[in-house]
Amino acid sequence: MTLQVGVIGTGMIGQDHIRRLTKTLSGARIVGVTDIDQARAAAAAPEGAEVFTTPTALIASKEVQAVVICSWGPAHEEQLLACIAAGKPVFCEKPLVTSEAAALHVMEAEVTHGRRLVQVGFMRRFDADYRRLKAVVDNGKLGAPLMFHSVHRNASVPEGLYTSEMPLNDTLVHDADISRWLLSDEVAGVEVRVPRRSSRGGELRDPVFVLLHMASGALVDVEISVNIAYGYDIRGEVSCEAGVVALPNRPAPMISDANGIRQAIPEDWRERFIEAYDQEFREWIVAASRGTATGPSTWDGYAATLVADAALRAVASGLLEPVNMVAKPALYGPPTAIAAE
Ligand code: NAD
Ligand code: ISE
Repeated sequence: MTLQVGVIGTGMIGQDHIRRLTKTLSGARIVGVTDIDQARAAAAAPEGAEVFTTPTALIASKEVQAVVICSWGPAHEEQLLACIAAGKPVFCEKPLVTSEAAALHVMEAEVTHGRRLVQVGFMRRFDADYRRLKAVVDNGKLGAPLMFHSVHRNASVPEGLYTSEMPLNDTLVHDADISRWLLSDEVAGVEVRVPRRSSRGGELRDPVFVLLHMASGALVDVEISVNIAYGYDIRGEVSCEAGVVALPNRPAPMISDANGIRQAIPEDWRERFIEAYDQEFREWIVAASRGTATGPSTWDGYAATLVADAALRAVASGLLEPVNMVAKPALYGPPTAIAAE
């Protein structure tokens, strides 16, 4: 069976996902696209795909069996609710939504529907290096995880479009999600410290240093730098009771030139996580073809949204801001197992 997919939002990542669904992966076919910029949608539409004037029309179309949402975060809530109302599996790029209330609306709708339909685009969970890291933490031979150091560096961000809130409510969500997943834990509180500002970002609050207090007592420090110039650099190291496990340096070509021998660094997230995005969509196609979803869920999107909210409060207050979650609905599995302190 070939899954007939409609894509909402044909900007940077929308175009990248259209490319992977049409040129790299099997099992899916793009039958429709839409964007508020109709010309952009038309340019991105693969041969034979219809260009819809609105997301509502695309979601309602009988031709569309499953939906990929790549629009801006504030538009996700309405589009997710429409997909759930239509009973269509939906892959939604991060962030799931941009407020706690919106996350709860989506969760209520999916729980009422009674089956998982939503998969959130936390692609790191599909990255082979992160999966190997988690396998070592989970097998317990190094003892309990105590600290996780997460480094998230972007070479640059779009000037004017990327605001001072975004390191905390757009970029941090990846580190929050991977911390919860790697440590099988929940975030209980968030602190933010703002070091000396990088002159490369103008007025942008960059970098930021975030401390996630996990429910088990483990601590996660996150460096977010979004104008680091030299490339897209993602690092992670878990300190356990009896050893340390870290992401490897990404295998990349060795370059020899007049400046010496060096290893290349990915330019951006598209290059660094290309295999992870491919795997994320392979698993999504299988699940969506069965009428459901897999991997990061609405619950995980909700958790990341609460962390972003707490981080924004923390940067204003200078205090440790708590994260208070509702009880986990059974649809999303048992309550998270948290290692004893
Ligand atoms: P973008 O600005 O390049 O593209 C977004 C597109 O969505 C634009 O073409 C815009 O016109 C369209 N759009 C916005 N609101 C719409 C609406 N209501 N209806 C229809 N079209 C709408 O942005 P992008 O970088 O492609 O990011 C899109 C989403 O993907 C964001 O949520 C972003 O956080 C996420 N993202 C995820 C990753 C990742 O690594 N997983 C990487 C980049 C972006
Ligand atoms: C972007 O939206 C992403 O999701 C990337 O993975 C992340 O590294 C970047 O900081 C975000 O702006």
